[in-house]
Amino acid sequence: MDSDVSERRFLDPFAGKAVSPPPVWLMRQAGRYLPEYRQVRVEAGSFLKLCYTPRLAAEVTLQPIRRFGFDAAILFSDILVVPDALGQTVRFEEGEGPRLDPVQTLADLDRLALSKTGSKFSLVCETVERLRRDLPQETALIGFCGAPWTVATYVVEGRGSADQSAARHWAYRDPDGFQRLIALLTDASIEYLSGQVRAGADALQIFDSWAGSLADDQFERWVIGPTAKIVREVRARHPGVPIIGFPRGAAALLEGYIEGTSVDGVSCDTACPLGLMQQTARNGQVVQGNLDPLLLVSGGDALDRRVDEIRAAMKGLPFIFNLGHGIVPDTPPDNVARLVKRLRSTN
Ligand code: 1CP
Repeated sequence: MDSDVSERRFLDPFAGKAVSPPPVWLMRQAGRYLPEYRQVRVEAGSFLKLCYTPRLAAEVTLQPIRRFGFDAAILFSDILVVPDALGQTVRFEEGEGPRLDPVQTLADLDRLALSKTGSKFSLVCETVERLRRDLPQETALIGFCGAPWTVATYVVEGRGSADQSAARHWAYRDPDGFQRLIALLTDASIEYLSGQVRAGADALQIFDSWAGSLADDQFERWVIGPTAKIVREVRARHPGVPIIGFPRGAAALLEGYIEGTSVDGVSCDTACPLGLMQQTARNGQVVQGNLDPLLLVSGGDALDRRVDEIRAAMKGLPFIFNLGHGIVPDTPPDNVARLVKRLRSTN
């Protein structure tokens, strides 16, 4: 592994350095809004094939870096690689999102095993190794996984859902059984993230996209507990690697999340008030976020104004510019270029 990490300004906020302009990357910065991504996606055949082909996965990770020069690249993969590697059947239907054979009983759960994950996790780690070699020296590489709660919502429901009801019902009906699923996903995530760091990831993000659907006692048990364990174990193996949590939709529970998980940074969704982001960053926490992905579709002066507003609010604080959620497919790439230029236009 190479390593003049001091050149990677993305890492500065984690070292307590305020950086102006703030480092920038965007969730889902690789993907369908880029024509060059669509081309590689067709070449790969299926979405999972793309995730498990290091040459192609590395290529689509690099595409947005070449175009926009973000301060960090995020490994191209998906949160559902973990259940797939554990032995669940996972498919991505074109234009329809993920489909999984649902795991809803302990017998279903017994068919999944940590011992099966080796070969698929190694392919992802091979992508990370390639990336650390091929990325510009100054670009940080972010590895990631889904948080156990969010991954469980797909594992149990078998697809994306509006209210995550299948997982929430299981958690109420049979908390001990559901805990077994969460424990398995937690252990797999620890192995997966540790492998990514060994392969060269500079920082990690834990995506908890459905953290906002839980009552506070359930949030404590299914979001904070497992995330805290991942942070503790990964940090014990790899001290110093920053870990960012993204508890989407849970701004009201943010303080407890930060204290309970001891993440190094939090990614804030679009509905999180700027005032709360400021307050959190003033307490020494690295904050990331939170431009509305739909404003990036609209573009124009309104985009410039909001970029300026977020930047001004977070000036002098440990802050990383990002969206409040992933880029949507109908985003014009020119608007992304406009955003980066605007952000970097002045100190
Ligand atoms: O056909 C395609 O190209 C599929 C579109 C796509 C892409 C580009 C999917 C299917 N996943 C990805 C890549 C991906 N997913 C990345 C790559 C790196 C990047 O550029 O950021 C990451 C970090 C993810 C994470 C992910 N996958 C999350 C967490 C973040 C979020 O957006 O909330 C979730 C919930 C998923 C599941 C998933 N994968 C794909 C889709 C369409 C979905 C959402 C399904 C749903 O709930 O309806």
